[in-house]
Amino acid sequence: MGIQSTSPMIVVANRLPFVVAKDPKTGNYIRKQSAGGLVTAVAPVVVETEGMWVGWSGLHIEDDTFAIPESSPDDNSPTAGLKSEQVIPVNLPRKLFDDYYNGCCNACFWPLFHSMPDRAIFEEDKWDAYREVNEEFAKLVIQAVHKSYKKTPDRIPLVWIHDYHLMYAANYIRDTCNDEGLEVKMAFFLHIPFPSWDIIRLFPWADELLQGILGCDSVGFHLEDYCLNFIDCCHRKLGCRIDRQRMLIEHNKRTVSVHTLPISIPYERFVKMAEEAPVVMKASPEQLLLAVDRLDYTKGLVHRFKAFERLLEKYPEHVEKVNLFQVAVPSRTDVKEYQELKEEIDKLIGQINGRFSTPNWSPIRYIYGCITQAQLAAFYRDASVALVTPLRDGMNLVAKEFVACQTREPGVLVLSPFAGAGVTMQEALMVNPYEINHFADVMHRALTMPKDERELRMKQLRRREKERDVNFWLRNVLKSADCLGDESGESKNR
Ligand code: GDG
Repeated sequence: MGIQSTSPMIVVANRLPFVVAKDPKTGNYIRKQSAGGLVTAVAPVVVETEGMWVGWSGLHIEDDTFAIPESSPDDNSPTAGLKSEQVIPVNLPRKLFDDYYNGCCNACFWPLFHSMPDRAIFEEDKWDAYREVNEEFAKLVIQAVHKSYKKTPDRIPLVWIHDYHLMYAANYIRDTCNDEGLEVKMAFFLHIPFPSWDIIRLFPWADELLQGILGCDSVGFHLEDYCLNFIDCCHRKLGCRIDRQRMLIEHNKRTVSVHTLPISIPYERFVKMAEEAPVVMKASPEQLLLAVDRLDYTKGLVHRFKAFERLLEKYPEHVEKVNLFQVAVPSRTDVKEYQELKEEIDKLIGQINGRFSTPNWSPIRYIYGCITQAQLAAFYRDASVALVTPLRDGMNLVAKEFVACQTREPGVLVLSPFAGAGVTMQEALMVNPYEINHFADVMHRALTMPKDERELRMKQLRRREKERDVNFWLRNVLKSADCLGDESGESKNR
């Protein structure tokens, strides 16, 4: 029995759960799967509740006209059960989308919410585009709500809005539904940190932003700290009455509840992948330090490489014995800052490899690109140490995937306290990535940790992630939105 929701679930996210692309052979549009944990967990609930998914398809109005293709007969992905009528694509003009996505989401909200305000660009026309696009999403959500009532008239739909791309959409949805006499439940979940009032107040249109989120009935964040920051902002910026203890906010005569909902991974799926994956590392005496990130300045790659260089200087016994293997997935490649970061990293790796390489060995192995999930699972399984050391990160799923895949010789997780994961995964070796010298010491400690200590730490880390997997998260999300069904199979509404 899967997770039961009493409400048809209408997911609203920047992206659809798959990309629509042209098959180069046939010229027909096909679905290209995305293997993320969120899609794996959420798509089955959308299928089961006959819900819908509203999001961007990957194409623009100028590209072509297309209809969402049905899944192919051999599709066994979690989205295979989603019929085309359940997928609602948002198609926008290229320029408008670019101003919203690159101009506002990536150039302003991303750095700001990661407490890096110096990198944030505040431009009114980008904020205008953001609001316009959020309203376009909202209009399609209203259509989805109508459709949902047509199909199941006795069930109140749950509109579940995701992430910093869509913080402004809720009020428009709420007002229109009120005008049209449609009852809906509305929830919002933020995947990145919610910063303190001191940071949020830098955004010139912060009031409207907070009011946007408050259009929902329940609001979720990964950590209690993020919840408290949000509550504090609503109090100080908007003058809302708040109850910190019960995490409630009063706004426009409504009460909005705020919830700590730390996201997780499909644990058992990663265990299975690790058990089945062939060995990808050649047998050698080398120990592997593994790092896997999108190439993003929040992930702390530069600090990590500098600390690794310090390790080789300070502890020369690791020369020819260890490898740092970095997988950096290209991200936001059309943004200048990301191009510059890539250049900086290329240069730094070149310097370190040039300085320490010997005829038979290079210290850093680096892939700028993606590897398959099976390869990833094998690296997670066989690495001695995983370095998850972002400067700031909402949660970080790599830390969780690594421990799930540790099915053989136990390795060591080195974790930054500035990742959301650092709050619960306390058996990791914690390191402040800004403190380069100490970071090198922690790497050394991880590489030389006795087996019984590694075993003990990893056992506890694995036990926790197994218990609190992505389904645990999803149940809590539904509970917080007052939509969790009876898991014996009954589902009631109204
Ligand atoms: C945002 C928040 C929050 C990476 N390389 C490859 C690959 N990956 C997959 C990993 C993991 C995912 O990408 C990255 O997830 P993270 O959580 O680490 O980071 P963000 O992308 O920044 O996600 C974050 C998350 O939302 C969820 O709420 O935890 O804090 O920033 O799943 O496995 N997958 C494959 N090949 C790769 O090379 N197949």
